Amino acid sequence: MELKNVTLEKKERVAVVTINRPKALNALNSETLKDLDVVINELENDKDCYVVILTGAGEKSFVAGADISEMKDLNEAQGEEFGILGNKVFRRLENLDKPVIAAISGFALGGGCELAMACDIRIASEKAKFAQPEVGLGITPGFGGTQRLPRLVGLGKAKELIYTCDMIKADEALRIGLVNKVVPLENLMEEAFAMANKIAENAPIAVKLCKDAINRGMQVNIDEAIAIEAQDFGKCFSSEDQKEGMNAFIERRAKSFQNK
Ligand code: DAK
Repeated sequence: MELKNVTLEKKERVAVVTINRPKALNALNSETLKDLDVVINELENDKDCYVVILTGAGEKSFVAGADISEMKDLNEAQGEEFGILGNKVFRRLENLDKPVIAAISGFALGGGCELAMACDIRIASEKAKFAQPEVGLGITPGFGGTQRLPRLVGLGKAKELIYTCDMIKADEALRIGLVNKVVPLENLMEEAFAMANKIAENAPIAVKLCKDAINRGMQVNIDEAIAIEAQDFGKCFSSEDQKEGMNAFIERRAKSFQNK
């Protein structure tokens, strides 16, 4: 399928997905969500890609939210359909079998902030701005904001941000734990690649299983979570990369992981 609003590039082990609708500050319309769904299919099947960077075209905006002009005339059924599509795509991204780093240049508002939160790690430029402005538009956050924001920044801060629609700058986002790192705008992609390449040096199956254990473990009690970790730990021992990593250590040589 031809992509209209999303591009996919690959640089060795790292794939870069760019939301490319700069005329609407990369707002998410259903066409863009469908493109993202297609790109996720491709990434799922790409055994040579170990890490994904998700970004927005241009310097002004990562994603300025769900597309308000498309949403404004939706009826109840269409609103539900739009929500189901968005949530499906966001969950697929969150559960993708490789880490996703959001590289956030500018606005990450509403669905844009929610998209960043569905990623594993967020790197923001000093110019980035974050908000959940939905209640000011007469709606609730619909792509997981009421659920992922409190999990990331705690209940009180999430409620404050969601009820007030306050827009916060990158330094505040870093302080409250919404982003992992803040860097100068001109270094954003370089920093994202540096982190992606560092992750890609490690055993991809082990990284994938860590993502699985963390994501699933955070949703259940500690006893179930430890059982999930034990299962994922066990799975490593059926991989060639576990043998390679440990043999390389014993033999004092460089390791060479094959994603097997
Ligand atoms: N949707 C559509 N177009 C947008 C947009 C958006 N979210 N944000 C910006 N644009 C468009 C503007 O309309 C403008 O288009 P033209 O007039 O040039 O054709 C162009 O991008 C440039 O924007 P501005 O002229 O406004 O640029 P400024 O620098 O003056 O302002 C801004 C930048 C980001 C502060 C401003 O554009 C802004 O406030 N944008 C809206 C931000 C916002 O409220 N985003 C949250 C959207 S609500 C659900 C699923 C999802 C959601 C809810 C429910 N269900 C489960 C059903 C999610 C909701 C949201 O994300």
